Amino acid sequence: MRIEHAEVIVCSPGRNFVTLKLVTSDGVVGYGDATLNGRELAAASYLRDHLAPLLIGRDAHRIEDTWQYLYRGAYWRGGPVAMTAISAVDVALWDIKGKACGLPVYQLLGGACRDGCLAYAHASGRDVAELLEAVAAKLALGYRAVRAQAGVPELRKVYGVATGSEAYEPAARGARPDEEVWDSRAYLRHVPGVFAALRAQFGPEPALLHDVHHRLTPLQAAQLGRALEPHDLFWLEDVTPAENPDALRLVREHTVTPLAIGEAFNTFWHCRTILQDRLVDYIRVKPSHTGGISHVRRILALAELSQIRSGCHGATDISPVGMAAALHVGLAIPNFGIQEHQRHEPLVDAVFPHAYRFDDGYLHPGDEPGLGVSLDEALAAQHPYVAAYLPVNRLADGTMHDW
Ligand code: KDG
Ligand code: MG
Repeated sequence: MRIEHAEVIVCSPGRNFVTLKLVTSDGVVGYGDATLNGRELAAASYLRDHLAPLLIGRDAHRIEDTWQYLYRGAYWRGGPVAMTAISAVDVALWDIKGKACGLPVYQLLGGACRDGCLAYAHASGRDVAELLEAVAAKLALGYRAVRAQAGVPELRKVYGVATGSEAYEPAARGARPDEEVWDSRAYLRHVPGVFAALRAQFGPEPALLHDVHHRLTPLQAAQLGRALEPHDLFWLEDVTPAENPDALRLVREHTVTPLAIGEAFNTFWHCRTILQDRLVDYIRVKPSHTGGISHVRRILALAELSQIRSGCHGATDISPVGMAAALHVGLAIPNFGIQEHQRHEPLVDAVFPHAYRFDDGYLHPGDEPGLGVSLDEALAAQHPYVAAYLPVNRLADGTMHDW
């Protein structure tokens, strides 16, 4: 079964997605997600101009060899653009293998280790009252775990907090990134009270998560982790800049609040120190940016040795193809932790009809052969690419600040 056709489809049904479509000599179609938020066209070009021509004529069943060829065979390794593109190839090949075998991908990965994947929803509010309402709404939908983000009184806008009735979307459409003003001290003063209010309202049972978006120094992160201990967080995410695992060491020494990191990682090499030294409790690598199903499952197998569990990134910039891939992995690994589920808008679900489903707090990838996701190309074509960027942060004096 040879790969005969490789095509990159860029569409924007409300937000941008890059999808790789592979077609084999037997007519089997496989999809991979190559969406790199705010850098979509770079990943599309890497795929279209550099990887797609290498795929034509290759045996579609040789997933591992293709991965090795594209990663180990390349002089320029790693980085988000290349790894997003390789991820899409790998995921599309697993989709093809599943369809060729008549089995859902999770069966090829060893079969289900659980009945469903615990999911967490997003809730945000410009103030505590609005956040309490948003969390209540997510619990009413059946979620047992909710990520809670709140506005900070001294700050005009806070990333991750919806600004009105519209759901929060990580990237805003426009030719340049929005600029936001950040103040870590104001944020640190406010957050513990927010979680005290959440626990007072909802009691001890719901799992509560919080995302810091890489903005604190190690000492500030340690202070926040300690201040949140009485409120029993499921995890505190991305407390310090992602590229320096050593920063987490100091945080770890001072707090027992569970930590998560990894949504911006793209290879095992970003994870090595963290896994070896057990610097977090949850690792957020996912098939879409971290080398596909093949590479992510290796990272998660190593994580298991350190009692670290998975917490795959699942914001809206992970397309339904990427979400399905994460769910097949999540269902099949022993050390699954939780799956992020920032729901897509109905138009996105219409462009990518899918078999995965949410029920009573859990996601299940479904039992269709392959990933169980397709692409309505005619509908996708009605929604062409629109430039969009994640925002940047500056301090009040204009200094650029970390993500
Ligand atoms: O593209 C980046 C977003 O997906 C990210 O900023 C959202 O932090 C995020 C999360 O945890 O979902
Ligand atoms: Mg995050």
